[in-house]
Amino acid sequence: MKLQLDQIIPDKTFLNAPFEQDPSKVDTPYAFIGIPYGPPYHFTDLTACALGPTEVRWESHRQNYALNWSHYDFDYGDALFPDGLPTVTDCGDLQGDVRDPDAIWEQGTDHIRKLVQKGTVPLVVGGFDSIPPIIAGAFESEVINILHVDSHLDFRHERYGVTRGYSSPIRRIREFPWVQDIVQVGLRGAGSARPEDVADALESGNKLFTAWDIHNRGPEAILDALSAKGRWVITIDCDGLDTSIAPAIGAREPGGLTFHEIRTLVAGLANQNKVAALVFTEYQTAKDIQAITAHTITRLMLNVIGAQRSPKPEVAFVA
Ligand SMILES: [Mn+2]
Repeated sequence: MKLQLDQIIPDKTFLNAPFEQDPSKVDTPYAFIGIPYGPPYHFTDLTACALGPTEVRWESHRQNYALNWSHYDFDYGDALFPDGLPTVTDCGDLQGDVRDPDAIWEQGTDHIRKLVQKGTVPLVVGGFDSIPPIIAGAFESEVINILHVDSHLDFRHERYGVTRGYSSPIRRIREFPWVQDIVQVGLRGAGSARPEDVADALESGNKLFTAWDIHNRGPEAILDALSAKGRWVITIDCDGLDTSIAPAIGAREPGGLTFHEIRTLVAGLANQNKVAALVFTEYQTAKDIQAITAHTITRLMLNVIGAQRSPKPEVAFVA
């Protein structure tokens, strides 16, 4: 028997935006959506990040962004919603079936595809880092590029016999023929990658920048490397960021991207109307400190919404 879940309406929506669970009815340029888990290795993978979207919604209220739609924001030099009309819809959280957790892959892609087909830019909060292919998989009709921010490579073919787990998302994305450039930023320390995985990533054309590259060369130099035609799916594993702005993670490594560095990359693409989706993964709410991680996620989403008023012009269609 298929599990039937009632629609769960968030008690507070992101930025106090209107709620619409059916993605085919969304008519705003942006949609906030929670994907609470991806294909798991272990049952706790279903729950560790599940409250992330809720916490980001709450942070948008605690910081009064949800109230002050008309206040000037110095990050993008304008009000969030200058004419008083929200450009974001809150689509709630995807209701997966915990008795069939791998099914969230197809369910999630179907859901995101409906937003993409309407020209809406998904703003996603995960979920462990197995969710990025769920979003990238919804762009079949468009040439897209991937900016992956992470301390880890995530390019293993499989782990524990699972090929769609959180050590493999960039490998799975590389298999999508509509994906062009993949730029991986923030790499440092040691994770699940072996030397042959790094060789495979480079051979497949991925451009790799360590965290030390970005600290030494500056974020503008990395932004210059994001010059490919077409839009970008930006997917940020919170452990790619510095612990001072994203403490709520499982695999901590010193030396991640500062807020200035990540904002330069995200706002830089948004200013060119080149953000196709913005995705955050690995935000484990129980490990947050005074909602610092939720605040970082909220601010980066605001930097896209505020800078990128009209997301459609830069779309490059698959020939
Ligand atoms: Mn990671």
